[in-house]
Amino acid sequence: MRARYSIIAAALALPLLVVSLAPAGEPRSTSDLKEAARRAEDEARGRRAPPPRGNAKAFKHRAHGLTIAMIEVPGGTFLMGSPPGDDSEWALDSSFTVTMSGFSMAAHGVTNAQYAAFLTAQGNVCSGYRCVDETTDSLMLKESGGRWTPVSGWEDFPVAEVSWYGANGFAQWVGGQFPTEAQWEYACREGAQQNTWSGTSDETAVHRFANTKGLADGHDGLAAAGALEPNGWGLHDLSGNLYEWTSDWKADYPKGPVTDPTGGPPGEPRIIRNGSFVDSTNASRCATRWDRRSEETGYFMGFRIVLVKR
Ligand SMILES: [Ca+2]
Ligand SMILES: [Ca+2]
Repeated sequence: MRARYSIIAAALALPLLVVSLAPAGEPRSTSDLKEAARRAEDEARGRRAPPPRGNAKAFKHRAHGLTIAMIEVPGGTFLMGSPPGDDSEWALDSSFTVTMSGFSMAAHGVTNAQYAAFLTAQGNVCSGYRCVDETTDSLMLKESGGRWTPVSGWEDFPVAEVSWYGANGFAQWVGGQFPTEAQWEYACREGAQQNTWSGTSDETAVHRFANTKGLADGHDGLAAAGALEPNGWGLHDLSGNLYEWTSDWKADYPKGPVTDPTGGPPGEPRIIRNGSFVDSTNASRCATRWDRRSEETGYFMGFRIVLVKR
């Protein structure tokens, strides 16, 4: 199993490497940026998220003048991973029963505006590493005299080009933490509902919930945080838009039932979850699993926070 997993991991790494070398395909000119901002505002105005279903509850978490939309999700039991016989491109051919305690997860990824406040407060060094890659055009944040601001029009887009250390720094600053890999997949699947993608198991409906490669979802590049429909628990953008860091070190999946798993023993790399705006719908399934070293960054990688206790 371990040998097979390594082969799969190597196969997964190659397309990501190609992706990381390719141009971002995001709007770059001033007029494109203004158009993107207009679209984001229209989307925000037109958005009427339904209340979360079941026992999920929406609330606001406030810290350092920031307001973070959160969803409290109930505990429960679900099947994690890909069942044997799954012949899709990224299948891991391993699934197991997981029992989860309840937790609260941010409704969408941390935005450029929120992350700029963090960088202004403490600078671009997180645990001795850079929090964000300030050398790339894909970072929609600018620094002047120690003050960080989003590029105009990008305030409400999720922050990308952030390392695990940078994501962890923000999470701790606001009194939160990362999702574990199991929390992430549990939230994506809506627990026992076992959705294949966040919000649906119907491939023809994925474009309503996930910004993946292509225009079927209405977005060519990155979408503003929360621009697409939320899943039934009120969580946006789990499938697609940006990959998301988790707290877990990479390890083979357990063979039997587990409760609140937290990943492997310390050792790089970390697990990141799901597809992005340059990935296929297949790669954006709730089961899809990738990894990156903690200091790495990319224009397709962001994060969201969880709170274990309200
Ligand atoms: Ca798209
Ligand atoms: Ca995502």
